[in-house]
Amino acid sequence: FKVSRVETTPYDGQKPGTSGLRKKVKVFIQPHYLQNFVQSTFNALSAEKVRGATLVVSGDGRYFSKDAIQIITKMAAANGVRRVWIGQNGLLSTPAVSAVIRERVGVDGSRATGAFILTASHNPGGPHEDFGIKYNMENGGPAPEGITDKIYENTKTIKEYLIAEDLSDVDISTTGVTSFSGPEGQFDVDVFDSASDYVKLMKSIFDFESIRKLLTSPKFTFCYDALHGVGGAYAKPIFVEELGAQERSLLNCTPKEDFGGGHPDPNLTYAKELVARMGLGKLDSESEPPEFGAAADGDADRNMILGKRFFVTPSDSVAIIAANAVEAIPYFSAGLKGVARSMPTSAALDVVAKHLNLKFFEVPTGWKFFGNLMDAGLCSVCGEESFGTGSDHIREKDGIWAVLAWLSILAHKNKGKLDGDKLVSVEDIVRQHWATYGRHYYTRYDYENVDAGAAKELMAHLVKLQSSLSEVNDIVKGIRSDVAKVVHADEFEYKDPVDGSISRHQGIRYLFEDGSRLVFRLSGTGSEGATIRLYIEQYEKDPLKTGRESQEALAPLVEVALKLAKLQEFTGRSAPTVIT
Ligand code: VG1
Ligand code: CO
Repeated sequence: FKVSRVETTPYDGQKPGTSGLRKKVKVFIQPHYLQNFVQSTFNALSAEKVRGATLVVSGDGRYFSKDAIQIITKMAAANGVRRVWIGQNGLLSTPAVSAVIRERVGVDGSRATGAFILTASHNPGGPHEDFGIKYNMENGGPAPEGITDKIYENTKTIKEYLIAEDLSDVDISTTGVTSFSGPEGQFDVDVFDSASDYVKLMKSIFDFESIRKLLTSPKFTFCYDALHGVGGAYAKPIFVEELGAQERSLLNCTPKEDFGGGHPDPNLTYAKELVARMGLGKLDSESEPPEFGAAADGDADRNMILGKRFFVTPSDSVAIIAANAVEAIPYFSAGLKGVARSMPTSAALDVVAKHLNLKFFEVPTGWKFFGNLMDAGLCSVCGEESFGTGSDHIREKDGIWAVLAWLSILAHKNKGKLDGDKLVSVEDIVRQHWATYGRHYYTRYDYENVDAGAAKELMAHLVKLQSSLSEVNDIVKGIRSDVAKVVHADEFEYKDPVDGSISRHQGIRYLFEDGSRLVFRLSGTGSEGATIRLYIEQYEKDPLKTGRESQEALAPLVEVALKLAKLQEFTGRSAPTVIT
């Protein structure tokens, strides 16, 4: 093949957000749009990460992925990359990409140093919906801010990109290596099985035999909903073939370019079918719900965990996994190095860390902040309130890992009881946890696609209020006399304990005397307008009071939050788009 230099001009707004660049497909398919971003990424990397390097290119299979893979492959060849690795049909979940970077060895002994992941995660897909791209580093984790800032700077000045226009399209539906010869020598495209490296890693972490006993027990029933995302490519090999679950326990496990027209976000609003099956919906099915249910997002890094007629909040989920990991999961049998959560995630994990005397870290939203801690051996288990849970086995959150962690805990708690009358249920485990550690009532209100200017004004108003706590407390008392006093208010700022880098403006916090918190953030993953996220949390230690309905328990704080922020005044919205 030959190398062509193509002239181009910058596009505005190619700034990577919380997790890469996400835009409508119609934006991505503009001439040179994707190419500008990819070349800007190559130019932001050090030379040895490009020339002669091995790169993974794959994603959640959403609309435009197949075209994007061919374009990126041709650009990689022209930029002197030695090998491109592609999951069969272009499919690799985000956690599988991370595993492939860290674990896979090519037929010629090669190892990957980075990846382009093609996904907009939980955002809908299809010609009128979202596409996305992000770059991951040699540790398997998302590029840190130092790199994403550089990529963005490059997109503002780009003048040309390199591409091997005459390189023939590679058939990504069949596994195998195709070799090409270019001006600098050989270039290989290696199409490989999407699941095998990941399955192997999962088998090295969990006790598959004990999970198999649980899943094949006539007492236990199971359901997994991939919402037509890439999780489906892993669900069958793991849950059915390895662990003996019945095939009919898999819902929506065929990956689709448009996720079947749905919103591939595993929460109580969007995972409607699963929610109904689990007995938590408005239109519940007549049959007895399964004991355990879970869902994933488009790129399968998120998870929602459900018991029979029972929802586990993600903040509780990570705390419960941390509390039980050493006994229930072989990978952690030597103990946890530490635990971490994102700032808006509830403090349930903090309480576990204190009880178990574990190192604890609070980082800004987004998985990239956990990576440094893990690389430095400071953190084993971490999680976010946004249905993200994971560990240092890779450098991304991992939806299927979280399901396997829960199944391991269930298998452990039910050891010797699988023939008894009653299994220890998901709900039993959560209620027992609350009895031991107290309960963090928690909810998140999302206001999606609000006017960007109005959202900014609202945030500015909240920051301004923070300059006088006594004024804040006067306002709060005027709204509800039954909530505690605000004792601290700030914008969250994080200093990375490993590299000393500082991230500012990571969310507006109001902290109350009784441990309650209100947090306000603007989303960094949307593709249109602004999304305001409001996180509300209240701690209850009294075991007699941990059984309340959470929206009812949190009602006073919610009222304070909405009025303090003048939410309706600024946005015109009287209700959130999604409550989780
Ligand atoms: C959201 C979540 C955040 C998560 C991010 C990426 O970001 O709040 O916790 O890490 O999505 O998840 P934001 O900026 O919109 O709040 V995923 O599954 O979209 O890669
Ligand atoms: Co995701």
